[in-house]
Amino acid sequence: MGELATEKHTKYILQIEKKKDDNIESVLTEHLRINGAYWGLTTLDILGNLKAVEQEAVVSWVLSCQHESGGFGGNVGHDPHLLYTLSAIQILTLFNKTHILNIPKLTSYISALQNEDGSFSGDQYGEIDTRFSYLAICSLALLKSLDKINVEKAVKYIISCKNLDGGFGCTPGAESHAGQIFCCVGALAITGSLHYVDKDLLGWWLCERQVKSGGLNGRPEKLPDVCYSWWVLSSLIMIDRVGWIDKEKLVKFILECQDFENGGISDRPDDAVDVFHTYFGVAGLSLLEYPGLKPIDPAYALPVDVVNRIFLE
Ligand code: GRG
Ligand code: ZN
Repeated sequence: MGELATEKHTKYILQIEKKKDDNIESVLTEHLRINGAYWGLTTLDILGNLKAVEQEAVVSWVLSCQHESGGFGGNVGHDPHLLYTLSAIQILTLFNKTHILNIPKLTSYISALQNEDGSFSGDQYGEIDTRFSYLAICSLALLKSLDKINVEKAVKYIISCKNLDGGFGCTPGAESHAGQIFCCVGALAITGSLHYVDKDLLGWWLCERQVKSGGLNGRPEKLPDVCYSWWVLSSLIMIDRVGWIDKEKLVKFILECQDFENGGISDRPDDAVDVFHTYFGVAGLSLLEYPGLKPIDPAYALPVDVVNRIFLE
């Protein structure tokens, strides 16, 4: 097993930006560019290499993705959505630049997406999902504006998505899935509502996600995937049950998913790398206290020093 190829991964992330106009992958993911920027920049920060980025250019590009409604699109001229709005706020938070935002306009965009039952729509078209509850709550918390929504109702809606297995789904009655569990547990952690979680029951469901190879899957009978190192581990840490998985085997699985030649991490060994799995691999290793990495906060998905800068100031 090789070690974490920090320099290769740094180079891999820095070159994505340069190559962006001439490959099919970038055409297919153009609408997700701001999410990609958040994944890449947060990875660089955890690796200790955020300084290699031209901060001013990134900040002005992020601002140019803001729509007149106050929300952010995935790229310049794209429709706004909570998914891109949180990434924009996270990037500006990484660079300690949220003060340049028009906070009242941004927070009223987010709070207008809360529905009567406490749930959130992701955008003006109205689809409802607990992912959107997390996105709204995390965004507002980073802007210290949680008072702009009805937190009690938001929490009540999330609890209504809890299943008999202790997990959470995207809407009431929907199947438990590790990604949705991260969103629900994260939102409950941020709002100080973790007492609503059945920690032992959910802890068992989550630790059963570890398969023979050491990797984690997102629900029963599915293949392991590096991104669940984040969705599952962060949830286990938030409910204080991370000791229930074999950490060493998971570290080994993530390290086996590296491209040692060109950098980057894939979903499982020998697959093609991408920035999404590179972020979740490195962030997962950070949660596992892999040496040399900055610690990452399991609820805000930002480095702990960045989160402390906001809340301890
Ligand atoms: C700030 C980290 C961060 C996240 C923002 C959008 C969001 C909040 C969270 C998404 C949570 C989620 C639903 C993740 C799952 C992503 C994923 C790998 C889905 C694949 O689902 P399937 O059914 O795959 O295709 P499986 O693994 O079940 O076969
Ligand atoms: Zn994945």
